[in-house]
Amino acid sequence: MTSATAPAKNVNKFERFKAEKDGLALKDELDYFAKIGWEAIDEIDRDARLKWLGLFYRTVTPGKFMMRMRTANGILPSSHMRVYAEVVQRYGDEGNADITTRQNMQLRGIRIEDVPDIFRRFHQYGMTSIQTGMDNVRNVTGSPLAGLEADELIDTRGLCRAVQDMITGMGKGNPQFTNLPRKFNIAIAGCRDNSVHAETNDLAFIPAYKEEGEHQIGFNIIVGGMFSPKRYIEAIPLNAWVPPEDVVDVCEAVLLVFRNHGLRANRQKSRLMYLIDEWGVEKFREEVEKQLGHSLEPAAKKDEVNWDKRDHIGVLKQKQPGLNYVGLHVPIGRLYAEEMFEIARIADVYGSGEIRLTVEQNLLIPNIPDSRMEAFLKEPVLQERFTINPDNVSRWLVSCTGSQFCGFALIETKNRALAMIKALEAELTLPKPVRIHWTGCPNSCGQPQVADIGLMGTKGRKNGKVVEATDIWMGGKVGKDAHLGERIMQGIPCEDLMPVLRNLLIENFGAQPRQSEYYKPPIAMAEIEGENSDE
Ligand code: SRM
Ligand code: SF4
Repeated sequence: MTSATAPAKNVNKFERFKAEKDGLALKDELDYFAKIGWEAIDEIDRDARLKWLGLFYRTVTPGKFMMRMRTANGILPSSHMRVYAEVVQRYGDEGNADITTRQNMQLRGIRIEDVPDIFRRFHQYGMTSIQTGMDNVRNVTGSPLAGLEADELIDTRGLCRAVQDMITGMGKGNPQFTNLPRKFNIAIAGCRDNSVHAETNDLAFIPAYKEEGEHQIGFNIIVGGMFSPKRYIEAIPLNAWVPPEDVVDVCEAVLLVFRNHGLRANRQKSRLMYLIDEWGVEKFREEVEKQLGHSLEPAAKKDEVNWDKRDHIGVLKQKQPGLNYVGLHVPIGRLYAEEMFEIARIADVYGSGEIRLTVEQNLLIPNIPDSRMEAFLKEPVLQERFTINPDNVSRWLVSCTGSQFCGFALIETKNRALAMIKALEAELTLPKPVRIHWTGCPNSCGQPQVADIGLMGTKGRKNGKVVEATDIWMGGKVGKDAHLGERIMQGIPCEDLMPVLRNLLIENFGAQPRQSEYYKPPIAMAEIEGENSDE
């Protein structure tokens, strides 16, 4: 089955509209849409099918779209960052960009009238936003230090790019993979610290030697990881080992099995893990082998993920003598045009023009020679916005989009997360960083289940009124022996959250009140709410 074919019986409305018209068909209608304007576009085309081209209509900001790009392995040249900056700049205060939890970029404020022009520009630069939403494969994540670190096991750059090219038909769009039963996440880890959260992906590759004694490096495969409002589950072993050169074929085979056999009746039960539940992992493996046309080798007994996860912030040596990469902390992943131009500029002036993104929504600039480091570290954008030495309280802060732009959100996240972290930072010191993740609803785009402290948006009640609230998750472990956390509290009104977070940090993570000369009184919640409503 390829896209736009007759839907099977008992399918949901998404299956019906996919069968009526493939989202990729809208490529030919963009000029027309630009002419008629957003209000005249057929609703299913506007709200759903345009996501096949990476255009997400935002009901929260009528008339404006979000554009989700593809950034294989999270790597982009400065020229792409400059194009993104030019795109969001034209929308003034309404335009900005975010680094996402899949090592990727999203642009905001886009008007449909400008899309044909923006796409022509993307085409000139070899950039693409194709197949990034709805029932497509998301950005392919890889180790952010690929090719830079001496302890690397496999350089994932080429693999992530080759998988992306296969899925998207070299960025032009590939109808083979535009009618999956549901979204699909792929991650390829070549490092020792599982920098991609492999366990949360539908399909992930983890470095492993084929035999004891370090004979041949390749990957163990895990499958079926997912977060959804109904279920949060880690990927399970497929009991398969592959050499790097087989990764693209395995991705293709797994996707074809999912496409052809995945469950399509209930959209809440369509992710890959539900097919594995139904078949059992043995049968799933056999079907993948049939699709591949050969058998898979059994998994290596142990994998090579044996380090704690690193945050990649600060100045660190590369394997190339005399070169360094510098990790910049980007609070809640938010970027504005001027800063994006600055990042592109400093990547060109001091590095090789390359920029890398992390799943923690931060960025790295690699290839900076020792001799240029002093001048680099004095750059105003590092002093004023993107520090290389963030406080332990805010260092690992991650947040999803939230109600500022996302129609699913039950609460405001990014701005609130930032205001609260500043208030906590003013009050407390931490002996080591604590990973705090915010997500605006149970879809879990901000991955609260992997965090030390995860905050998930919900609705609660206070004084008889419905208020914005969060459930609290704790105990997520990343890096070696990664596992998901658990929900420990429910429905805490956001306005009562500060003392709860303060106590959790003191009781569980050794936080101490700041010395009196540094002590700043906590920001009153009323003030925080006020800040949010201005945004
Ligand atoms: Fe997500 C839907 C944002 C990573 C699980 N996600 C959405 C939408 C598209 C909903 C919408 O149309 O408004 C959000 C767009 C809001 C906006 O304007 O930005 C959205 N998801 C995001 C991002 C931007 C969060 C962020 O701030 O970084 C991440 C974009 C990644 C990318 O570059 O492609 C993002 N989403 C995730 C992750 C994390 C991950 O991949 O590691 C998850 C959980 C993992 C997973 O998918 O299993 C995730 N997003 C969802 C779900 C729940 C899926 C499910 O099976 O139920 C939805 C809703 C859906 O698909 O029905 C969703
Ligand atoms: Fe939107 Fe919910 Fe995802 Fe946050 S978790 S971006 S609120 S869908």
